[in-house]
Amino acid sequence: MRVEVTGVEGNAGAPPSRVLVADDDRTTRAMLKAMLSRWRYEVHTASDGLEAWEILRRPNSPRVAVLDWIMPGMDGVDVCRRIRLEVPAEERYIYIILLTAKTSREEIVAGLEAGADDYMVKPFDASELQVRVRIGQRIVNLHSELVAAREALRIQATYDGLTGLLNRAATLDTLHRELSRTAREEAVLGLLMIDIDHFKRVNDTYGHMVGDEVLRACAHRIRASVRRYDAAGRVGGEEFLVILPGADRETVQAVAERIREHIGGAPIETETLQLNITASLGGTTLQGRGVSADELIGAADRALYRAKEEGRNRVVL
Ligand code: GH3
Ligand code: MG
Ligand code: MG
Ligand code: MG
Repeated sequence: MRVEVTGVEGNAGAPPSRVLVADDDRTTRAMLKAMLSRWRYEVHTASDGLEAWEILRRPNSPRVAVLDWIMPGMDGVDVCRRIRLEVPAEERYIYIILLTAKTSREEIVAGLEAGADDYMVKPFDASELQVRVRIGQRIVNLHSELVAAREALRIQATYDGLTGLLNRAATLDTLHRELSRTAREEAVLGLLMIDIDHFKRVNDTYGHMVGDEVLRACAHRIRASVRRYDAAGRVGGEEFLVILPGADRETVQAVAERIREHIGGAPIETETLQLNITASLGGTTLQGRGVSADELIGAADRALYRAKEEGRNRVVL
């Protein structure tokens, strides 16, 4: 019999879809493997339930499984239960076809109750198996598209499209979370509000495209000035908020100076221009509980306003 593992039918060039076949009977296993290979699936095999589970638990496992029910040790229905219990469907859906000699209505119900998506009795018809596997493949493809779409939406809802920093809503969410944690742990929290100096002039002189490039460069310099577990977000047009968990007054002062120097220390280079940009920073710190996010932002804002008043390109705490 011919065994091929090349492209999917009508989908030349794409990697072949993978199917796991688990059956303790070697002849049945070989027959299923030959059939599925002929239908251009990449076939993985297991000779008992435990081996099937070991394959299916891996993050890059086949997504369609044809499982025999009666196998020594862990049987096909045990594998179904284990998958539904331990493989989170919101991440990875495994479509399970139980293929078994058990034919009573009670057994069919029990198999599907255990988490199988489909049920076929032996002896089975090859063309029926072919379409049922194809249905499984269709379901897992749809599931993957939904998971990818949801992830894309999550990223869109969390990050600022221009700079890649947290967007305003996600920054405020983070601040609320960090405030609760700071209160719970009776810790300290630092907050910095950053505003680019005379940014309107950049736009007015060089246009919005250059303005956007400057914003991206500033965001990059801010991100590069803080630790991994600090949060940086774009909360307004050219205003950024940095949340510094565990930072006391001296730390906030030091981080602020570092950011100020990073932004103003070297010109920002666009394709055609070298621009000297500076920023003003207002900072505040919180110890323990009793201060709201609004109050904290208000304090950073007032400090920022003073930094502007006192001549810009400076830090006020
Ligand atoms: P100051 O030193 O007092 O902060 O002066 P400024 O000009 O930076 O302050 P102002 O708030 O008057 O101007 C902010 C400007 O930022 C106005 C707006 O045109 C610009 N801006 C806001 N969002 C964006 C954006 O997404 N892209 C670009 N290119 N410009 C933006
Ligand atoms: Mg068996
Ligand atoms: Mg502003
Ligand atoms: Mg500004």
